[in-house]
Amino acid sequence: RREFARDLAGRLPEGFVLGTATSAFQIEGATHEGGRGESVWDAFTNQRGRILDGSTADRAADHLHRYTEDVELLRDLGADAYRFSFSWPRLQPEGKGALRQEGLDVYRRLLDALDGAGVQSFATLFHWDTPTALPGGWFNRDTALRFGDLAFALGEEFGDRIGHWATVNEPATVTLQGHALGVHAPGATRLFDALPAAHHLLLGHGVAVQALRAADVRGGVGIVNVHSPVVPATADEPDVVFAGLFDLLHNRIFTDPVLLGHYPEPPEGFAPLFDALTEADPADLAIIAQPLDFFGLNYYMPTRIAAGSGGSSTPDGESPAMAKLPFHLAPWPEFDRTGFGWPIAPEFLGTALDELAERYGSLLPPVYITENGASFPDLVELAEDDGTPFVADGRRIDYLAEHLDAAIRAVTGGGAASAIDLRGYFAWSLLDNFEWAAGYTQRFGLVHVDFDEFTRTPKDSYRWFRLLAESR
Ligand code: GBH
Repeated sequence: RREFARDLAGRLPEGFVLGTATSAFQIEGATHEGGRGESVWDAFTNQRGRILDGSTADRAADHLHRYTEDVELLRDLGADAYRFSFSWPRLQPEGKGALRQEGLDVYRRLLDALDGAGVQSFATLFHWDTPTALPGGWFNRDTALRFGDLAFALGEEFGDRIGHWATVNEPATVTLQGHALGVHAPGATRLFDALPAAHHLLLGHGVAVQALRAADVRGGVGIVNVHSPVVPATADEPDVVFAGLFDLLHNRIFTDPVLLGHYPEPPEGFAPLFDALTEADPADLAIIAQPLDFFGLNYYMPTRIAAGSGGSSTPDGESPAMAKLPFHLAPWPEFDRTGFGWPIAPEFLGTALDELAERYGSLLPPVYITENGASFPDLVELAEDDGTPFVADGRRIDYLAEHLDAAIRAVTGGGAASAIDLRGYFAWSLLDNFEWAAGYTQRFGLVHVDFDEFTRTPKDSYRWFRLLAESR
């Protein structure tokens, strides 16, 4: 593994950014401090039966009180960059109006600490914590406009000191898990009737890009989309048709409008389901398609789709609504799996890059892999000789190494992805954290967090990542 880190480091493009990513709701805690308002995720975690272990994110990783320690961990890691998100309800408890000073101070202090540690900032404006004060949330078009106001105010405040700005994190997951399947907040199960939320999230992205440009921010501006290559379970026509439909739903309806300026053509026979998108105002599409400085790609796994309803499981949790769909997510027995049960398929990160290059060609801006990582049931052990705590997460090292390797091979290997200007890679995540519907049952961190004492223990993967960074 050490040798592989050195070899991989030697193959990274000049100036390639290595970093880690987190999000506000998943790590901050302190949900009742500083006048913070309520987000849809606070409300959701307070409902019985929504979160696997019955937990909330009230303390999460207690990052708000321990950010100096966490930035020290980034410094010692040798990370070039840190991707974090702003908590919207901490800045605007009512989802509108002037930004609260106590909220701004949280991020000013974080940025000061990052500057002091020589770590570049990649800020995400929205990583799922919509204020509940906004009526209708993302079903309401007005939320997109309110989000634009937030973006402008943050652009004015921090425009001279943030390296890269991402608008929305994974509009696909918010739409599908949050509004169609009910696995994530706000817990709506509208299936195809969730698509207006997709349009409003994308409009919010576009309005936010315009706002950041109007605020004249110095840093680059982009979006973060999750992309999962979709494979039919068999070559039979129904499986192929539904795989195409799922590729549209999960990938293309979120990236086509941003980079091509129009929604994709629905597959034959499914057109009415997509009316909310295909009949959208062309003026909205012009806003959604603002030119970007970068495209953030989150990659975790491919998706295998089979025709026919097939139970209620989704990768992120159980959904009774899922069972109502005429297709299902098929198991993939030939791959090893993470602690979450997700298939480990690094070659499909290469496929994701190829698909982006093929579909968007020269319209694809420089790409950062803004998230990639795996959960395993990591345990802290004590060294026999001196009792030093350690976490032997060799499987995470292999996951990260094989995925970064697959990405580098894809962009240097002469295939479609060779046209991509790949600028960096962020491991998800710096810390073990609140993993949405799975609560604290899935650990993605390079650093172990004890959720009673909040002690941080760097895992073996942290040391491996440091070796990678310093071997360049
Ligand atoms: C990311 O979500 C998040 O950005 C991050 O906050 C999170 O902690 C991390 O990954 C780990 O989960 O096939 O329709 O059922 C990406 C995780 C998992 C999102 C699979 C889409 C499948 C949707 N993805 N999920 S579906």
